[in-house]
Amino acid sequence: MSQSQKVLVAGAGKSGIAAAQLLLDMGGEVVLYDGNEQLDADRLKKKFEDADRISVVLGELKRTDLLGVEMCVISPGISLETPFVAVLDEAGIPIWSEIQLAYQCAKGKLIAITGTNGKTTTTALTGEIMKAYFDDVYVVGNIGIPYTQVAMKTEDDTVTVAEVSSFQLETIMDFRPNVSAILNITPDHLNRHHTMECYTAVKESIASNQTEEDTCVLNYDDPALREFGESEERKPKVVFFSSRQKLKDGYFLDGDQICFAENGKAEPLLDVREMQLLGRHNYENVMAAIAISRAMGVPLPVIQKAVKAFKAVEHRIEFVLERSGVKYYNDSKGTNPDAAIQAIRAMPGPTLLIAGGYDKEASYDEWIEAFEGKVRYLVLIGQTRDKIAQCAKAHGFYDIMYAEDMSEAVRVCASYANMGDNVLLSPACASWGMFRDYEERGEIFKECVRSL
Ligand code: UMA
Repeated sequence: MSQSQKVLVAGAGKSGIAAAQLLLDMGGEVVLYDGNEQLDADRLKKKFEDADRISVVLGELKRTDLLGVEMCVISPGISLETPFVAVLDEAGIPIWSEIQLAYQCAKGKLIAITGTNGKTTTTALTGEIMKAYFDDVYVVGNIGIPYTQVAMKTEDDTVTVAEVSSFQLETIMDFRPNVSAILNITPDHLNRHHTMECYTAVKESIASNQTEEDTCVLNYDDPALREFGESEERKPKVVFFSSRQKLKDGYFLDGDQICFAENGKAEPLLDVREMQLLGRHNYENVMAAIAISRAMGVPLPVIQKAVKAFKAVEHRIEFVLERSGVKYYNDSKGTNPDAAIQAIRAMPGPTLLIAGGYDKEASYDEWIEAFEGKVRYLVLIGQTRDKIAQCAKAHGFYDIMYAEDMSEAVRVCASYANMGDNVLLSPACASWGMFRDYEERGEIFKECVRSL
């Protein structure tokens, strides 16, 4: 892209603001567009020093707003089915994802991690390992810091670790990580991607521009990913990990040991009892992080030390406090049924579960089956309350209560919990509609718990 282009930046959230700033820093002109007409255009403009090269459009985008616009950088939260996208397509204006723009401007090595679940933990852990070995490391992407925010600060010796969502991958062009990882693919975001085939294809596109010089780390236990890795057309070097079977080549779990095998010769690398992360899903995240780090040339002792020191990330089965013999856990990051199943499995005993939220058209059957007598009460909030309640009853689970907001949900749990019980917020749904994002939902839950 040229330095002086006029670019439409769609979405004025974290990604849009960072992308617009990057474009201005490059000498470009920006039309910042957001569908929410309630936003304050003047306040948005004040976020930028070069306000004379930025105009703000809120609400409906008209053809006249596109005069002179040569490309569009789109925020991940905006679906390609949003009406204004058709206008861009008609006008032949190319659409780039925010991470694609960052990639074009960034230097150094790039690690990109995707998957339905575990990507935040794996990204944070990989970031810690990289920081222990390399001098200049950034951890960006879906984890919370837009890649465009740091792209211009990167140098040739920088290592950038990016958590990448399916939304961010939809409009990449030549985005090419040196090391990529796909941790797992289970149903999520089907309201946006519609079918599992489309969702899987978007996730797999993380490796689409990789060459023989690059590495792609894949979960052997996921049939779609195994097939993807074994396909003849796959260009990057593939490294598999498995928590279910011993591999001839790759990383696997053998009892309590994480092992690495080459041509059938296996050696133990790490005892999971020495780690602070719990549960099989976390052992998978650790194996992926080890595979990525070794592909980046980090020596084993550095990796082992960083893994042992690493604690669970915030909002992911995070212990909050114990009150009157009841333990409270925040798993606000459990935004889909599969992630929420992992949280229930990790609970040490009887649990009062707070769930519900924005409807991503997920199926809740497997999640409710995973209650397996462990969930004493299900306290439901948000748009999906009725859908979840119906599904629970169909599976013979009737101990359901409704709450209007988080504060009521926490109070209900506190009054029904017995000593030794756990209260878990693990919604199996996105936060949108009631909260800004899962982080705000988790923070509010923790505040409500602390003020009990
Ligand atoms: N907007 C429109 N039209 C629409 C939809 C949204 O104009 O049709 C506007 C909204 O009015 C709002 C702005 O777009 O002003 C928000 O943009 P965004 O939703 O892309 O959010 P950002 O603040 O830019 O945050 C995004 C990611 N959000 C989403 O993908 C929904 C953040 O991931 C990410 O941390 C951040 O970029 C930095 O890279 C959050 C997330 O929920 C954590 N991710 C999903 C998940 O993990 O399941 C994918």
